[in-house]
Amino acid sequence: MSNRTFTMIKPDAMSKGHAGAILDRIIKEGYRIVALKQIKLSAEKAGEFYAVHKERPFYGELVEFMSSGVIIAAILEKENAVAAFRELIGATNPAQAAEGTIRKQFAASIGENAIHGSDSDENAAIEGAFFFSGLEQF
Ligand code: 3AN
Repeated sequence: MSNRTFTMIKPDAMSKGHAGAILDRIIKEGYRIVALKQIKLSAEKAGEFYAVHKERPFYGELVEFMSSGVIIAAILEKENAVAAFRELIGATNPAQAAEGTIRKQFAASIGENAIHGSDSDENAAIEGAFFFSGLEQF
């Protein structure tokens, strides 16, 4: 079990002005910010990040959406971070997300679902390293 996870506040939540509220919630839930940046992914970079979903029918739509606007990427630290953060953000489909989760509050649809959270310790490390060098992690 690792104490770090990786997150992105996605273009839908950014353009609706939810970034501040989402970061506030994350901090209030006890996560320490290890690294954080605002960035816009190219379609190529978004495709690389989501390469595991390449064969899924929604891949093209996902890449287009994730490169459509600015995002915030961050590495977060808390005990049992990956599982705890998945619980905080809620189900992929906001219609199925539990009350009190970030996706229930801020996500519009399964495609535009406000926030990403790593699904394993291994992926958290890979995804964090995709966005941040060692010098950017504190
Ligand atoms: P999660 O983000 O909850 O780990 P994944 O890994 O299954 O969910 O999917 C990655 C991303 O792909 C989701 N966050 C969502 O933006 C998009 N996605 C997943 N399923 C669908 C779908 N059926 N239609 C459109 N986009 C989807």
